[in-house]
Amino acid sequence: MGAPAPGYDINIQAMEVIMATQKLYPDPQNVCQNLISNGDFESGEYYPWKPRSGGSFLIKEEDGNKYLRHAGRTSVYPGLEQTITGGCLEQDLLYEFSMKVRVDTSAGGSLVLKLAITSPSGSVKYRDFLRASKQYGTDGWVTLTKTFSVTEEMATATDVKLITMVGEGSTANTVDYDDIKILFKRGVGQELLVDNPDIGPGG
Ligand SMILES: [Ca+2]
Repeated sequence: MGAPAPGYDINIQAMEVIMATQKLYPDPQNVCQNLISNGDFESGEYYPWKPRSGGSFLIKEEDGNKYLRHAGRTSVYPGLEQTITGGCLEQDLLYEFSMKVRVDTSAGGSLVLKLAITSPSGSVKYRDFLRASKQYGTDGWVTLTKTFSVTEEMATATDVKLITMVGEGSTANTVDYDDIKILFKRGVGQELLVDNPDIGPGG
């Protein structure tokens, strides 16, 4: 473009920079590669996890590995929560959740994970995310996994929180957590699958 003719100015009234959508460049540098922050607790901190419905958090260590202990639980509801929205939840993206858990009672009880999804209107819906039945808790850690695709409700939400509870027959005083992750698996159009069945303990 040459210089404007004498007597004319050029004004740029609006300029918009459009970045490629996040699903196009999942890589280890991408914050959307793992929707969970501080899921292994090796930092020695529990931020940004929050205790929910009572109890308190401790960072414990065994054999050089740190993990989170939720102590002082007195009902089925106390658990942890973390917001996973972060601008990453685009509809139909496929993610894989996994978590190690250890419950202090042989009585068992089911472990329940939910998503608390806040819509733009401000209403909060609690959606079942994963349930694992009574097979855990007798001999140490159990790993739970689930592959899921992002729903429209999640993609348009203003906030999505992952929530845990230990319920239905167990009021375990302490529950330990470690290696909590929600890892990117596939983008839209990359051999999209329906949800896998939940994989519980022993599965
Ligand atoms: Ca750890």
